[in-house]
Amino acid sequence: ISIHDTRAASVFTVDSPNVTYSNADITSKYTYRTTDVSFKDGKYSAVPKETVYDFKTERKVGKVGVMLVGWGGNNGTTVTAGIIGNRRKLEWETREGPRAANYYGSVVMASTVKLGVDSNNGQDVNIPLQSLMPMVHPNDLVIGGWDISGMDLAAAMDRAKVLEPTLKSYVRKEMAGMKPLPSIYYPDFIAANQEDRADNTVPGSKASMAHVEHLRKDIRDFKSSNGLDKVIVLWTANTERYADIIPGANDTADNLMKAIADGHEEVSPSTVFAVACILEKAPFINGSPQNTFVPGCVELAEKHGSFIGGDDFKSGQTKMKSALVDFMINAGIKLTSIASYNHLGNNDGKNLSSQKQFRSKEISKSNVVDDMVAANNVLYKEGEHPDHTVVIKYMPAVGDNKRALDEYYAEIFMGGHQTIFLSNVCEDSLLAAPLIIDLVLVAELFSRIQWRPHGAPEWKSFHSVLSVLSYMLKAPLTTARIPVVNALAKQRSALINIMKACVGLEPENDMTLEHKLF
Ligand code: NAI
Ligand code: DG6
Repeated sequence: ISIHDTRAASVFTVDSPNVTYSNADITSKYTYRTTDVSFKDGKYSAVPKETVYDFKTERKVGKVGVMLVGWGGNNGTTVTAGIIGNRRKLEWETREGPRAANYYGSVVMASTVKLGVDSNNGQDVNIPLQSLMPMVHPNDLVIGGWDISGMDLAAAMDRAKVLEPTLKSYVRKEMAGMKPLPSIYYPDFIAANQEDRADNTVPGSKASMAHVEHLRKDIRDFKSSNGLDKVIVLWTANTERYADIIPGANDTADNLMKAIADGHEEVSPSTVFAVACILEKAPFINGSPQNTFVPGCVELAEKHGSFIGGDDFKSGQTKMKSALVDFMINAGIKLTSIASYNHLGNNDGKNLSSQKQFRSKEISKSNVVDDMVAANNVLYKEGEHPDHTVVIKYMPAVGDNKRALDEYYAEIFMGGHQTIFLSNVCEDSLLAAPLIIDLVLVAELFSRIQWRPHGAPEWKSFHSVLSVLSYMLKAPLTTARIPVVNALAKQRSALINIMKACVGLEPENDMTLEHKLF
């Protein structure tokens, strides 16, 4: 099966009494096996537990739109040009020879998953992840969005300095016809050095219900003018400073709505976008690190049963970190410090050269090893943690080609040390664009899945906080009932195994007993 041929195609069926296919849905009965642990008489007691669920996935994907907040930025223009390039199967010349459009870097579009073992030869059968469940193909997405900079997407693509000139010449005409909608701009939330971009703004410099209604209307208009079944909104605009959590202002859903109506200065543009999307039932994903999802915003999403996900795309340096640290700690190597330095020269770097915006990024980049450390009580005492420093510097000359340098320092056998140096050129927007696609595809899929305890009368949706998006995000949004998982391999397993459960397949357990017991 070629990855380029599969367009939401069904390349397999599951032949099992636990799975039924109708024209409308795929329904599975799935036994979830876990272990209940309690502590008594000085030791643990572990009891295997089975919970039976039904999953129902709507097969019709429909026409899907994506609205990007910050559409005219580096990520926004790169993902748009990338989708146009793929849609038109473009090929272009570079100094290294011809290149063709692809979706490399997208876990959905460019990775495979083991379906099972070939009954004839015992070999693994792998299929594109994209064909595991009915999913929208990125080529079919209708793209739009907002930006405080009114530049058309062709000019904005030039400003970004990411793509090759020949490729840009092929998509220029189509992108010149794309113009971001005016957006809301509260100058205090992003760096002062961004002010000269802000020539495309909705009147008003603090939160208001008029802004919420304005954005809701934009979403409705985009939906109706393009004949869409659903719209997903994704924040890829500048990193904002953190909003202070103020009792009475943003701590509950009601207080947040009142704070917006009163024009409270601590309500950020990204929270206003989130509120508009929640009320409009459009899934909203935050690709930046700030605390858009203040407690009142999460409560509002839960109240309305709307989907939210975040925070901060996990593209280069942090993705390496969440894989490498997982390996080290699970190998029994005691990581004692991480020094993470990077410099970059794009507009994101310029915005992050301001202390308050840097602080948002520092927080999201720093917490990514906590769960792995906490899980290993052999290496780390309670409360013990490796030192972790994050530095970001703005260096205009390197543009979007961010340089990331990391030192991992660890204690090994009998007081020895292992030091790993990592030098990583993270072509920022080219790594982030496929993550935007994955976030949209997975969020859209999960908006079509329902579940219930086996045989119960009522079907429910997944919880409003879509933690299944964590693989693509640096600081997965959670609630009190959702533990944070940062380890990359676990995040991928969760996503794939839940998808497998929805079509009645067992999780991949890697035991391969068929190759060991004969
Ligand atoms: P960028 O600075 O090129 O683009 C951001 C765009 O947002 C700009 O065009 C700006 O005019 C616009 N904008 C600012 N405030 C806005 C508002 N209130 N409404 C609408 N538009 C607004 O930045 P880039 O490189 O595209 O990154 C976007 C975000 O994604 C940043 O927060 C960055 O930290 C985050 N991110 C980027 C990653 C990457 O690898 N490129 C990875 C992780 C996160
Ligand atoms: C410098 O760290 C700028 C940031 O916006 C990053 O480029 C972005 O967050 C990606 O970070 P990472 O750690 O996933 O490479």
